[in-house]
Amino acid sequence: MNGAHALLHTLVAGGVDTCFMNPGTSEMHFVAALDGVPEMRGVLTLFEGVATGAADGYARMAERPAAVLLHLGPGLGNGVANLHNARRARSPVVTVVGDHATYHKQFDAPLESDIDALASNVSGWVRRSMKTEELPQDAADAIAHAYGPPGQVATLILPADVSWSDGAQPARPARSGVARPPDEGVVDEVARALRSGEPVGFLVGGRAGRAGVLEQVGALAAGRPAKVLCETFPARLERGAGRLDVERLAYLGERAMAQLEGLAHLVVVDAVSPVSFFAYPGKPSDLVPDGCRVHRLAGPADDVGAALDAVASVLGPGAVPTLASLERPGLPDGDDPLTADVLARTIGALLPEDAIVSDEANTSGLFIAGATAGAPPHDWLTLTGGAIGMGLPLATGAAVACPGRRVLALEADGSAMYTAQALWTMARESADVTVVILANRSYAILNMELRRVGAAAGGPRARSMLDLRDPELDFVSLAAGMGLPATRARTGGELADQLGRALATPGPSLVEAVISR
Ligand SMILES: Cc1ncc(C[n+]2csc(CCOP(=O)(O)OP(=O)(O)O)c2C)c(N)n1
Repeated sequence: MNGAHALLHTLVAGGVDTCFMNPGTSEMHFVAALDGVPEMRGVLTLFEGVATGAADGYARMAERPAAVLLHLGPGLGNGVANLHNARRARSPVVTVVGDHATYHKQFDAPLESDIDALASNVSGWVRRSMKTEELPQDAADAIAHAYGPPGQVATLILPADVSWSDGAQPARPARSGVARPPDEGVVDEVARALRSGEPVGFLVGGRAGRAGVLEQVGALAAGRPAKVLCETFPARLERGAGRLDVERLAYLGERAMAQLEGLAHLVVVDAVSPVSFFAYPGKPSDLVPDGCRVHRLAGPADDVGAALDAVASVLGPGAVPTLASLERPGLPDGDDPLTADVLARTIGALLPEDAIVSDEANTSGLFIAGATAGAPPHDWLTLTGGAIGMGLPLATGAAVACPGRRVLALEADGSAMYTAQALWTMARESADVTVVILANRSYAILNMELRRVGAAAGGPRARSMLDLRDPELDFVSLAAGMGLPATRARTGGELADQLGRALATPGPSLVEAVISR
């Protein structure tokens, strides 16, 4: 069989049976092979950033990689921002980038560029497949490396002639790595810190944001002068009633420092020691309080559950952690203007059980986490790498990974416009995604950052670069143009009605929530 067929068979055998794609001429044999390998689901996206973000959302929820098919350097380049977010989420992704045929590269045809350089920026593993017979093994290796641990983006560069030539046989899945066992020295250090009676903070991230593991951390903290914090932008946090309610470390350095103040020990569990998102004149980059000792209990390649178990067994039986109880806010009054607070309470009142929230709500979403802490159990996915334009693709991929679960995409208007094409893929795939656009008509956070970096007050020319009012974006029309039913809400009552209906209707729909400022 030809390389492309063997590649698809190998991917499917390795558990990679979904491919988000935006192909071109050099990938036509991969596309043609879809008919011969019906186990592979091809999902068309109209921009590469949608394909890469969807693969990230898929991986965070399915806990296995999807493939992404991209067209040479420019296609990969368009997908890089969301591969960056995927890398930060430690999501396993198998990226296949088509390239010119091996003998064609010397001619410097228009689409020729340095794909390897681009790929290395966001991938933990990159290989250029040079022979059709070796392509299936290269693909099996890509899958194994994507799984890690840690999960990572593995990129296979695929010349067109390697894909179209005959002589390949599917390869068997390669073995992925094994998580590292706990470091006994650090385990003892952490146990000593917890016994000392000094204030201890746990900072959890990565796999420690998952139900079960979080409660293990909660059990270590319970009954002691210890608190549990979560990294600012977790890849996947399982939260809501019956789970440990963890405070997320604030985005603003000053607030994060207040959360960490007074700690004698900070135990990081699959997270990095806290640093400020950006540098600000006169403010610290490292947010760890003076004199606080940082203990790295488990990193991304480590067995997080085993590390926590090891501390628990040194300490012996402890207290039972308090879990969040089911407690929702009431719906706001119907005539209330649609402020960020009214929006948060409405979402808190209506969030369905087992929902998956893709959170790119940004400033208008400030109160939503608080308003949903006691909602029925749900998953929360966030902007891990700070590259906006992730939320709608992420929601698409999560919905493809989890049929039967409702996805709620909380999406700020500015960020929505980076990858709005995701709406079309949602419609085409009948994905159960409810999109709420938080239309504050502004790059609001940058208005705040303008002041925080100490730039001049910001005259009308500067402020106009952060203003989205002229012309006003019409998300109802944009959504309709891509096949989604859509409505606009201007009051709390309108939002409650429209969101309630959208959440109860199969398939995707959009509500544009016009935020009162
Ligand atoms: C890929 C990328 N480009 C640019 C930025 C810089 N940036 C950060 S926030 C922001 C505007 C966000 O506006 P919006 O999504 O509407 O949220 P709001 O601040 O209004 O809450 C921009 C452009 C970024 N983070 N990532």
